[in-house]
Amino acid sequence: MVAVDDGYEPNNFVAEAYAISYGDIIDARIDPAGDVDYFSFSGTANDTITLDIDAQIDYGIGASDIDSYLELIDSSGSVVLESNDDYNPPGYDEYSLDSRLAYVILAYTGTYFVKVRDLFNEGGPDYTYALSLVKGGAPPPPAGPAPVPSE
Ligand SMILES: [Ca+2]
Ligand SMILES: [Ca+2]
Ligand SMILES: [Ca+2]
Ligand SMILES: [Ca+2]
Repeated sequence: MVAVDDGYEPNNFVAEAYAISYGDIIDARIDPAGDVDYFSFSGTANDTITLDIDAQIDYGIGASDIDSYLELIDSSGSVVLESNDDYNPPGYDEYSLDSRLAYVILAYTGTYFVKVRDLFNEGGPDYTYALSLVKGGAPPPPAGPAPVPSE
């Protein structure tokens, strides 16, 4: 693989994972084909976190060529705790290929790894993405019955 303009490279293995923190937004790229990007963060048991990829929706549908695939991996670097290919909220207008792991409750205190790649292991200059890691929050409450209009 050749070096590319992705400031977090090299991060092609767990041992090269780039350390990130809650609140970070990482602008990176899957380039060249076959590139994978590893990140790591320190979590505390019972933290609720959300990992989100913005490549198509927030850059405009079709802005990035990536079909992201996102994995949360445990401290051993080999056990996939959660994974997501495409996330589409209820009522979406256009189908998104962007990944999201929402409201994951961490089981232990320690290191977690995040792996980003293209679903088809393709890549290139247009395979840009933003990865965000946020702590806190809770799933939105399920939609209740519509309020009854008062008279
Ligand atoms: Ca990369
Ligand atoms: Ca990489
Ligand atoms: Ca997103
Ligand atoms: Ca996807």
